[in-house]
Amino acid sequence: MPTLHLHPHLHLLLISLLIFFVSPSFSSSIVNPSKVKQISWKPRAFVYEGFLTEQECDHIISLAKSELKRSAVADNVSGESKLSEVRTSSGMFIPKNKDPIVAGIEEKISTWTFLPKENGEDMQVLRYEHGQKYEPHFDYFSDPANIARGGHRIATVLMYLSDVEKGGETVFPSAEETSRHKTPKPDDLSECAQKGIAVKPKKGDALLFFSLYPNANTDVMSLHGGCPVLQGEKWSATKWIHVDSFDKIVDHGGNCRDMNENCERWAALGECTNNKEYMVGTNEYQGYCRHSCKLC
Ligand code: PD2
Ligand code: ZN
Repeated sequence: MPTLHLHPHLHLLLISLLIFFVSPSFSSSIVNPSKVKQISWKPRAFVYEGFLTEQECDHIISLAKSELKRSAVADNVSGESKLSEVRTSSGMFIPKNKDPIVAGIEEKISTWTFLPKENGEDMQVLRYEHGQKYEPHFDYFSDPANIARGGHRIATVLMYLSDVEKGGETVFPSAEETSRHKTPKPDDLSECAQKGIAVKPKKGDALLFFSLYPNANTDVMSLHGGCPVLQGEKWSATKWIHVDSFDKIVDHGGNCRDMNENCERWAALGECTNNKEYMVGTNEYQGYCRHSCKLC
């Protein structure tokens, strides 16, 4: 039996290549910009094909399966969570860094989006069964309670954990269709998805879109929804990302302090009146620049 004698350097190189291609944790931590397609500029939206491996998708589903609860939505005024026909899926949250696979996905998201891990919320996993949907909405909030932690949501990464036979597309009904996107839509898109720019769920793909313009104003074209699932089942995982740290604990004690280093400057620019909810607060919530707004 002939034996193969390799130069020691070549030997090492072959072992490294083997680890690189076989180990899921290695191969999954790489972000490859050539796999990203821009689907719209208004809003800024991109699809990364094969962002998650099969194993990553299956792992997230297995963590979520036994803990699903009927999904809620946030009340626009109070920010309180409530059940609604707007969103009929079931869901749960996976704590950040729950295990090495979850941490690896979070790392990959921050590399792709150029946004720090600490700005992200816990990952939300959703399951949509036949007929279940998420009506068009914005991912940014208008209530001070939800803006308080980490500021506005700037971006969303929506990861598809399963294929869906029919329906379940994510649709942007107000997106501006540029001539480049006027190419005929595939006929396997549901009627709901024909009403805008749509992304068909494909296991492992991820959609990134921005809810704020680069100047930090909210982008009304980022309106988006999950079309009803018509055949099969849809699993998705959402990472909402804020403009600031979501992990930092903010002291809401009654003491008179500004809670943002820019308060003084904003107050001088008239934001205490122009942006009263955030700066001063409401009857229910304290604002973030009470000192600079001379309330205390
Ligand atoms: O699962 C979806 O397609 C979807 C659609 C719209 C998810 C969200 N929004 C979300 O999690 O914000
Ligand atoms: Zn959404």
